[in-house]
Amino acid sequence: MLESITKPQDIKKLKLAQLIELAADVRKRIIEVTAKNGGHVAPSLGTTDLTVALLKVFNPKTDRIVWDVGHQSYAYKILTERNERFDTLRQFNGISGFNNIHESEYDAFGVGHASTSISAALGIKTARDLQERNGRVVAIIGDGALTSGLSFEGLNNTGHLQPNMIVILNDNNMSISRNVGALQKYLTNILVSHSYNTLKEKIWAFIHRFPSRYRRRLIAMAQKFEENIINSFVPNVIFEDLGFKYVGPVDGHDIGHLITLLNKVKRNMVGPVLIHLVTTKGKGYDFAEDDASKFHGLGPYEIQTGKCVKKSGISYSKVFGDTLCKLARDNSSIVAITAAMSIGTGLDGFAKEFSSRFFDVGIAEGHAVTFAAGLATQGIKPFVAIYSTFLQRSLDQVIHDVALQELPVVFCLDRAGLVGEDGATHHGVFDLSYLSFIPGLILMAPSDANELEAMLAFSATWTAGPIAIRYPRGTARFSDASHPPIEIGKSVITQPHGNVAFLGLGNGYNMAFDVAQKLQESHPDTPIKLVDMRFAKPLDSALLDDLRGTTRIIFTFEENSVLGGFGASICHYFSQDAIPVITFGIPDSFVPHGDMPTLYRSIGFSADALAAKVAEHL
Ligand SMILES: Cc1ncc(C[n+]2csc(CCOP(=O)(O)OP(=O)(O)O)c2C)c(N)n1
Repeated sequence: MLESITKPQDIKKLKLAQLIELAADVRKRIIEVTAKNGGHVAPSLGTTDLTVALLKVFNPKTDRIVWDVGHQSYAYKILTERNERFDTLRQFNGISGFNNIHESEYDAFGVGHASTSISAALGIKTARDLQERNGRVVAIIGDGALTSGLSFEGLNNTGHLQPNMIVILNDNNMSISRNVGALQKYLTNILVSHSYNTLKEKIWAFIHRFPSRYRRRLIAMAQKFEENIINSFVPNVIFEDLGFKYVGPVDGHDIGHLITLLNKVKRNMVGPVLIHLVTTKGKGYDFAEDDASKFHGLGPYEIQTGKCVKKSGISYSKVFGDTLCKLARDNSSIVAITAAMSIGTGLDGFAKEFSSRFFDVGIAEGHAVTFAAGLATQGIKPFVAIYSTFLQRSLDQVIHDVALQELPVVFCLDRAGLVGEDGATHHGVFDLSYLSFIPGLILMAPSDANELEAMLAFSATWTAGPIAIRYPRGTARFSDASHPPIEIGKSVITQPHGNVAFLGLGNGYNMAFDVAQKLQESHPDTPIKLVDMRFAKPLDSALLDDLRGTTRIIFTFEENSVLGGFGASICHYFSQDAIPVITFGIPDSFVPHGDMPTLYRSIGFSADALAAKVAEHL
């Protein structure tokens, strides 16, 4: 069936049995490709039936379908003229793992970070109303993404503006792990409220009997009537209080029913409608249904066994999680906070061992930071673990709620640097830039796992203000060499003699080391002073002042944008001096998705390329 579909319009002709067959084919395709390339398997399997129904009812070019995060849109990609290229999913120059307006005109809005769909859809719908253009606008949002303040802001404004817009809540009871929060309990309560649902269904059937020429007016009246009746029997659903017509709960895998319902809503819409779908994450693939958390997003796996193909070593996330557990055993004031990423950040062990001192706040990075600030005012020591890219959401909270009040919150920024296949929305290459300018915030980056442990231990005892530690994705390096203890703003000189200085921060230090090795081979007479800077802030001014008289050129290495990061701070430091400073890092452009070696090569951030550049400068 899938082979017969070349464009979404082909779906319009299909009968229900064929649509069901199509959904099965699409699932097979998702599984085959993700087994090779890795990806977000379970979210996309969970929305395959919805996608088929949406494409049967709506026209994805004239209507706008706005996905949230976009990790659940593989079926949509396959059915909107990207099936042939789908084998390239998440590969360099291939199909992105999220929606991207540069990739396809079917993608209404670019995504990767959660909880944007309602706001974006409202913007699209409002623009169309202003321009007097037709077309339906549909936002899809997961129950996990609904925990974010941003989605509430979108709901609030939509309820106020009252556009004819559809929001589909894809409720699978899961975020990456099981969804948490009062709202999830609330949604579950709606699901079990039979009296409410029976009554609603009857009223909907009643509404539908009106002849179409009277429908709009009568529906508005009926809605009011329905609300009044329902209000007297059961408490109102929160979405109705916010100005939406609530429809549901509905089985999100019953394609026939979904089509009938979507058609009904499409024809009868007066103001915003929220359709509450109940779906199973991983639907149709046993391993993914059984362990939706693992299959939320993973690397290549064996289809027959569900086992991951690559065995990974100990990650920096695990080193972080284990070290925090060790520290927390001796210090009862330590607590850990995650924004819906307990496994990804390595905090799952902490959550088990210290359940009362562990807080998963939902996809709510801004709240996580201010919550930590509140805790810190009372003498609690919060460690907030958030991926570098997602902390972008909380910049004001970091500045206004934490730094300005000099609160000793520790930010643990996982996935700092390039992350590979998740691409531009997920690379953590801006944190040094957006944190460097904050007064009083200490900014560190370990060059290996031992340094990460030492930095965490140091942070646990620091009470004078906030600290951020950034560390990369992937397997941790351990070193046998003993490291000098962490001292505030103090670097480590690992190769002392030379009038050419290589200053590396975090992973950047390892790159500096590799480049130095390469240069020793090609330019054995070049004396290099190699420094593991450890701190992006405060900078090691004693070391830098010493370079003034002894160094003829400085090279900096970091896995952050060259604008505003560590290298930029070094340039600023020497702005009154004649010493040239050459900064190596991520260029001022969005780096796409792909495997790490290819990405590094594509931006010229490899030991060979940088050694050649250094040689040129010398
Ligand atoms: C701002 C932000 N924080 C965290 C994430 C990581 N993340 C991706 S998907 C996801 C869970 C989303 O759950 P839900 O919306 O219910 O969708 P589902 O995967 O269950 O279909 C999270 C936490 C993100 N993409 N963006």
